Amino acid sequence: MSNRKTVSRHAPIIGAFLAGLVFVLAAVLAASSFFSNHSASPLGTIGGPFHLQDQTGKPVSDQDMKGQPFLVFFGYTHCPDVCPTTLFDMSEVLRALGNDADRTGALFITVDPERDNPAVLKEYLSNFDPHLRGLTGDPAAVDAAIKAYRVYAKKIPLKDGDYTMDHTAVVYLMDKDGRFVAPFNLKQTPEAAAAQLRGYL
Ligand SMILES: [Cu+2]
Repeated sequence: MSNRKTVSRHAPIIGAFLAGLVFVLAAVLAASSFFSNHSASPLGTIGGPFHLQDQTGKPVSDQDMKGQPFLVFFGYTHCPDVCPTTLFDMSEVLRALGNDADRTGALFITVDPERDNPAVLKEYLSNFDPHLRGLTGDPAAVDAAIKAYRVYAKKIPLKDGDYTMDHTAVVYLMDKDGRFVAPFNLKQTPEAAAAQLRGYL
């Protein structure tokens, strides 16, 4: 009798414990499916179709990048600091790659198509490694690329009627199937960065 009493007295506690356990398991399952979805289909997160043209006016799409790993950086030629610094660092990596730079893509996609036409991009990129390709297009095409890469870009008007652009300054490493691998670390030495890229050739 006393046993039954003990059981019935503890039953609500056990019930609550089991309910809690089920809740925790459900949360763990939801979280793991969230993460596995992201790693299973990186195309759903960063990267995707784009149709732009390079600094020579040649059309470039995501399909043209298939078969080689590539770096993607969004910016604009009037950028005072972040873009030139990043493009300089990317140039150092391309130099360190030697001949392998011919099998590696490096894209600078403008977030300012209004000012960055192919001619402006060509002039600007003459300061950097010749493997860098500057991409632009009509605002809708550029916007599609910005959205595909989940980039933030916003026009900031200045008092004199001029403007700057606030923008995401992440360099994306994409594999040769066009899938997002990781943000690319330019804080390492060019040689270490080149060695990392060679791993995706
Ligand atoms: Cu910039």
